[in-house]
Amino acid sequence: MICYKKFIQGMVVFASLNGLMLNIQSHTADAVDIVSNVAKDPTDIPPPLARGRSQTVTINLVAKEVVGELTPGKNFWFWGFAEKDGDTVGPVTVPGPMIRVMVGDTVVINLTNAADSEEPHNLDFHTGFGAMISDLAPGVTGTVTFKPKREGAYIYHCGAEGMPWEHVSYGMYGLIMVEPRGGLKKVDKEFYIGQGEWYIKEGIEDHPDIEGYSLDEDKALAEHPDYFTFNGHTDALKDPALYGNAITVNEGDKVRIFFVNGGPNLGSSFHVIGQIFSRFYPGRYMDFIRNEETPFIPPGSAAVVELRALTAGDFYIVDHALWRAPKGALGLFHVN
Ligand SMILES: [Cu+2]
Repeated sequence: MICYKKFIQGMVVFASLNGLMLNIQSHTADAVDIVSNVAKDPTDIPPPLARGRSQTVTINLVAKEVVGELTPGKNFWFWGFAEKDGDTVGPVTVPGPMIRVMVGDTVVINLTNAADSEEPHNLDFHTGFGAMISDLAPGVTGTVTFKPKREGAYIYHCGAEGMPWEHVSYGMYGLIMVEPRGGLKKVDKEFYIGQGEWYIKEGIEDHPDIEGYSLDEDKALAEHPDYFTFNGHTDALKDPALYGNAITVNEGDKVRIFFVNGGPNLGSSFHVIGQIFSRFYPGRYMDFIRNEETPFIPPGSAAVVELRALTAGDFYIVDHALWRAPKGALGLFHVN
């Protein structure tokens, strides 16, 4: 245990020195975008795959650092992913854009580290088969091409500087769904939820002129988070001004939720009050578990759950480690 801690501290010192050198090299890039928040719309999902044949799918992502609200009154220095369409770069969100592909597809991922970044960033897809892009300096684009062969919902994340714990703690993760041939069965509504916990301290090291918070590594080492979020803001799925009304279904609807847990440290006991997940898919689509009320989704993992909304009303979405709810792990599920 002591050895491990020393190893981690050693890595942090090494990487901090490394980061300092990189900062010196790239310190002309002082600007950082200040955004209202990085809340992810849970309905922002690629359309279902209505095809039986594999094809080439190209996704353009941008790694970008922004300052935005994490919880009312507190801005955080987020590092995250945005999707790029032509010359247009979408908003940075936590979780990052959901990617939807089929077994046998040729997946081409282009990742650009934004020119105004202070940090190097990279990509690690848990789909396997070498789906990684190594560290990119600000302004540089890297590409990886891979053929996912194993079905399932997987996390993708940044792990640059040999410190995935740091980059994931700042919000750099999302979900890639590898579907079976023909795609997933049709349902009435689909949603995308990403959980993460946040360890914060006042001040933004690389932007001392901007008021805000950044990662508290001591709290992260001790696993004592200040906040939890579903979709990048403590009120993202609760406040109607954000996406508090976005998860709305009709009684009887068959509902699918794509769930990713970025962590960095803590697993999610994911639960919708008053509902049972008729199917929980921790891995491939054939191997589901029936009638699970609280699936456990570890940090660094993604899963799919389905339910039939049998009772009308407004229900809480929670991490059933319930003291996380007042820290932000609370959303709303409306059944008309
Ligand atoms: Cu990164």
